[in-house]
Amino acid sequence: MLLSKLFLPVTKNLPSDAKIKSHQLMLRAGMIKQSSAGIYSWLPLGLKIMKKIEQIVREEQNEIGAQELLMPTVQSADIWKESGRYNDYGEEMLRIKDRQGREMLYGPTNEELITDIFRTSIKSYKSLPQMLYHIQWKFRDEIRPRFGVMRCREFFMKDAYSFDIDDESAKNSYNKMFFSYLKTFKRLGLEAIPMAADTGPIGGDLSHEFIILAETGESKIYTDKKIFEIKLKNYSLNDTSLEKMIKDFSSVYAVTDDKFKKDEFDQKVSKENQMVTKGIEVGHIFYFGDKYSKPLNCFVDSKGGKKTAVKMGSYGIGVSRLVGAIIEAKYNNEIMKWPRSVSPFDVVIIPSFSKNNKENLTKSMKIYEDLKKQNIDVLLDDVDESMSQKFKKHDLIGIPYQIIVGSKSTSDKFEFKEINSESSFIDLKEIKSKLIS
Ligand code: 5CA
Repeated sequence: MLLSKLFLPVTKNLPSDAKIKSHQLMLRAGMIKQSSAGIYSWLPLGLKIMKKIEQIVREEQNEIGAQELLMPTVQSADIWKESGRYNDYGEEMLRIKDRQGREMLYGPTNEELITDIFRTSIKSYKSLPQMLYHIQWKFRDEIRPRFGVMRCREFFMKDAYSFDIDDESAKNSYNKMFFSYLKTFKRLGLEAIPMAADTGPIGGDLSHEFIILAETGESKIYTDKKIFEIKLKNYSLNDTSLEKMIKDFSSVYAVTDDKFKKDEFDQKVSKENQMVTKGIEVGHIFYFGDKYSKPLNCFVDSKGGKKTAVKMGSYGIGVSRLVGAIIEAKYNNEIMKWPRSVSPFDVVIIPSFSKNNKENLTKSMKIYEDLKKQNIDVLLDDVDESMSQKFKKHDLIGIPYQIIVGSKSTSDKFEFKEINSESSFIDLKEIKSKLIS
């Protein structure tokens, strides 16, 4: 892609409510545009990054056997009345009437809808376990939408739902999802800490939030530093290993605000190991047994023929929130660097040229074509600006690798730089191997 053709409305004008880095940066880099409070349009650069995150989330869900479907954003109020949550959900739910006067709503989450799909299709324990997920827009009429994409009213979420015949099998589904979340966040270049959490309006008695440490986070967390010693690589996707993983995590004190008790913290964690800090909740998983299946009449025949309420869990990842969370975790000294897995482009070529001397631009065009042939997603900065302006812009956009074609490059060696570190002069073959590795 040529930078001159990219719709990238970079701006210096920031609204006064853009208080945290990710919000400021996403507006400055032309990734999003606010359309009303807590509702954003995703512009090409922002959308490209979010789509990459979405794809990683999808691949990791598929990896544990979850199947993708797509449910609508607008739901009928009827099933919410059946589950008893229609009144309980309160003002966060956006309620709408259609032209026939029927009560509808914009889905804040999908436990009811998925249970309805399930109860009409699955009748026997033989079809269990099942895991279904979708990646869809949600709407919650948050009282105070803020921090850009972090706390929006409309946001993009992956929500998965598991269906099992008994508690034991359901816990296994929960454990698989737990493992999958750690893997997903790792691929996104993040270290997420699982924390025992409150279940809020979703309900149930077992729940974990996955938190990225960040000063600007809204969640207060209390943990034993030992949690950082538990490494994902020591576990695998088999039942015994997953049980051990949950046991290891559960044996270390790590809770969010709602679960915090000072006496317990002091008793279980030595003073030097106590860590009290803030974080961003990027995922949240729940096990709630038959909380929805019972009122919604979602029963299957068990082995002995007895009708049994299906045991369910639900599992969310804030896909749009993750774009902001990655920025909060990676932004450093006015420079952004996207993890390679979600970067909007693999590399940017930055030639130094002027109206009268376009030699470096021509050279860059050749490199550009060559890299494209190798399926490397490359951006060429063909805009006639000073090099310092260009560098500022690319520090903002955060593509992790730069090829700088300027006075220091020779006919076959170019300046290659990983953003935020020293550059080296190497030939195209070596550049390609670094980008493909
Ligand atoms: N049904 C369950 C799990 S599927 C559920 O809705 N869980 S949740 O309420 O915790 O939301 C899941 C994830 O969505 C959160 O961990 C968070 O990352 C993201 N999220 C929740 N509310 C917002 C919001 N207002 N703005 C942006 N992301 C949000």
